[in-house]
Amino acid sequence: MAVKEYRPELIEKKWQDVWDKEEAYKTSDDKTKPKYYALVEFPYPSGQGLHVGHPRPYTAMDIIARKRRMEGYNVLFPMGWDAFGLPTENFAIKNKIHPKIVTKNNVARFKKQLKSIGYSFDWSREINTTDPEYYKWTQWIFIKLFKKGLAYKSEMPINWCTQCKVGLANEEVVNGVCERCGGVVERRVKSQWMLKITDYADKLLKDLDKVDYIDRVKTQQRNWIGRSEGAEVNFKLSGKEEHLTVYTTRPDTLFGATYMVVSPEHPIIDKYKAEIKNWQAIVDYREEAAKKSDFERTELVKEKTGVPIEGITAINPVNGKEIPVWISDYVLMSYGTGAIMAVPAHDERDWDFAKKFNLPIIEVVKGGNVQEAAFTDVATGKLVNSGFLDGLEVSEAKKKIIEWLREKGIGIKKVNYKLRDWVFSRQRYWGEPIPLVKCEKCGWVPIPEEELPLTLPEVDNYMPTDNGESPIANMTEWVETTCPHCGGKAKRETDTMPQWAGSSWYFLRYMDPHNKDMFASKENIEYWSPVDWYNGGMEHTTLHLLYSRFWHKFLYDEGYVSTPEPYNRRTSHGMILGENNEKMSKSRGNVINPDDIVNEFGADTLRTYEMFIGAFELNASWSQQGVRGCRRFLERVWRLQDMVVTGDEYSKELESNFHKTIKKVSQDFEALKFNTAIAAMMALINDIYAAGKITQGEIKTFLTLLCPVAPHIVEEIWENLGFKQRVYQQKWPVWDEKKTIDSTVEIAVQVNGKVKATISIDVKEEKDSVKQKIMANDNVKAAIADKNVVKEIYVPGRIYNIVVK
Ligand code: ANZ
Ligand code: ZN
Repeated sequence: MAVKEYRPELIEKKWQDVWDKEEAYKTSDDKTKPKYYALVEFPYPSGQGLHVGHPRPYTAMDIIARKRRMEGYNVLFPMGWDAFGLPTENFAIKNKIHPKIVTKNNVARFKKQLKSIGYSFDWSREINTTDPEYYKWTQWIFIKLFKKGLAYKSEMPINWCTQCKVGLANEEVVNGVCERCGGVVERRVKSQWMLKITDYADKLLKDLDKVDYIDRVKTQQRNWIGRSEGAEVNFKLSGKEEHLTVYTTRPDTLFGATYMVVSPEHPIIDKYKAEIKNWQAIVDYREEAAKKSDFERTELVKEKTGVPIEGITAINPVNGKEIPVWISDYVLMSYGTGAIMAVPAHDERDWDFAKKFNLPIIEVVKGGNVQEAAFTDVATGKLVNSGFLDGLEVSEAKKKIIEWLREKGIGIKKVNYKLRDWVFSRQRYWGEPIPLVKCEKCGWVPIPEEELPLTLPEVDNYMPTDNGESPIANMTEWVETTCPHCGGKAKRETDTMPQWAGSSWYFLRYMDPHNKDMFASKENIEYWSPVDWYNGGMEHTTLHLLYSRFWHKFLYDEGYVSTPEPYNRRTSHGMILGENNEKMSKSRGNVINPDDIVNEFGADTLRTYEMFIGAFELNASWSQQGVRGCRRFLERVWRLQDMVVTGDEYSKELESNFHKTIKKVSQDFEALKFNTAIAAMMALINDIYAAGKITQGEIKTFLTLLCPVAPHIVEEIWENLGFKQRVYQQKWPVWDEKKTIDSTVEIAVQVNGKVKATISIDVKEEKDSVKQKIMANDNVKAAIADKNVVKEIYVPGRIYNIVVK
């Protein structure tokens, strides 16, 4: 019987419907089974639809989810929509369509696309961050944070995008411009809600030791938190009672501090305005600095700028020397104390500055000088020119000077973090309303929990107002309310939450998505926590991953969740680039639409190709040639139907190959080596074709192994062959280790250290028999002819050494 052609368009939809009908991937709440929670980052449903970058991580985790089900786990593999955000709002403004409708349309499109690829998501657990039943709990968590003192309002110099008219988080400013629109970013002062993530800096850092994240994710989190150890030191201002406090990681270099620098925003400047002789120069410099972002001030400019504060000097506390005080924008007000002691011999920035302005340079660590070719930033060497510290190693000198400063009451040991509090409000419409009111008497008061969700009011216009307030600010009826505390007049907060709010806890909602009384029940949280494996993009390492760990840790401290960490394992995938190795974008004309691939080649080909494209963690360029190759592989799988012979056993010829392939595929999937797992299945198919036939038992194993990658084609073949049940209901195949070991091996034969031949022997072959074979080999014979064999060493199964004279 010859099978018909492989026609994915005829079978893929059919199987998707069967799975829906049979609820093949529905997660049960049967808590007696071992659980497995596999998570992918839920998408922002943009107007562009799915990108070929999306199916890469989704297919990878779909493979893991499907394998886990076959291994007997109760699997939670959910999907939802992170749907608040600027692009939707901007689209709504431009086209005068309510963002709710825009979101609905985009979600429908995304869902249809995802369904067409055959993912095994449990769609009954779908969530949407813009659904009031969902954001009720986002608001509820915010109130808990507020009550704990972890949410506060503060006048903040914010990054203001002049084009989007919105405050941006530091992370959203890339190379000094708005990450979204490329617009010019200015600094403006604005009253903003802030979340005190810095209170959790230490826990967020330490607990990285508890989780299984790939190294580059851990490293990025550590760098972002940026813990450093050093000291705060007070420098007295000459002739005043006032001190200027600096933060330094190198208190050992105090004797080399030849001047000080304060940030242009430092309060000391205004305080001594009357005594400053060059006031106009200071004012001019400050104005210039205000135009630059932190990034421009510290990273971009190599050329240092600055102005001395004339009329003010400080005293170096270790040697009583009078030193000048400058202002320069390379010192940021937002880090440490906003003031530094400059040690030009040992700090590159100070060095550049001192050279430019001709300030004194004193070496205090032998061999640790900035000018030396060997200068590496790693502080080692012995102290010189440093009085009582002379001769000490850097680490000893640090201890000694900190002790000395402490005794004199002029300094203390200090730990600092780069991590900043999280700007948690924006003056836009399409976000969760912040559930607080401002009472004239009581100040900020949360609305009662029973009143949640506080839903977004309907407005006619979503444009931010010209003074930068949210469009909701014009809705007098909504804004004016009464204080839940005293009943007096109060106004609602009109800022909304930032994009990152809804995604900071969404993985918890999947555990119990329809719960009306709580964000998830205690039992479900206990059963499903933590997420066993979370895969997502590197671009989310510093923001989403850190924010969601913070919220989870807070909920843990409050007793609402059962584990200190939300995710046990975190991995990350590379990007998919265009055929020309460049990032896919409309303007470059290299965008591949996943729908086109599904329509032309089938979902199974798209899935196989996305996994075969290259090492999962690396970027990979799209290749239409490669897509066709994967399609051909599936066609060869399809034609196996013509080669089936009866028998449940493995055949003699193929038995070892099957065991080896099961082992390789099983292990490679777990190690995210999908490309080599697929290559192993391709190699096995070559062996099957060479054998010319495949037993029923063999094809069952083959289809089961391939099922996580190409789930539609395997079900169709299975059904065609009249096998019982479905492939998705099968147990994951096991291998027999003994049968993965080859029965023959190649060994090298060396004569006086040179390889003369390789011969094939049985693994269990005795030495005598091996020797006979070797001595019969022509090359070996020639190499030892006319010589005396003085020694023979056999390393069984590996090498046979002959020494001749
Ligand atoms: C003297 C010194 C000597 C320094 C030396 C370094 C090397 P991390 O490790 O990033 O914490 N610094 C302190 N506050 C600053 C601010 N607000 N803006 C810019 N720079 C600031 O860096 C701490 C070091 O950065 C501090 O230690 C200080 O320079 C500088 F051989 O003090 B150091
Ligand atoms: Zn009140």
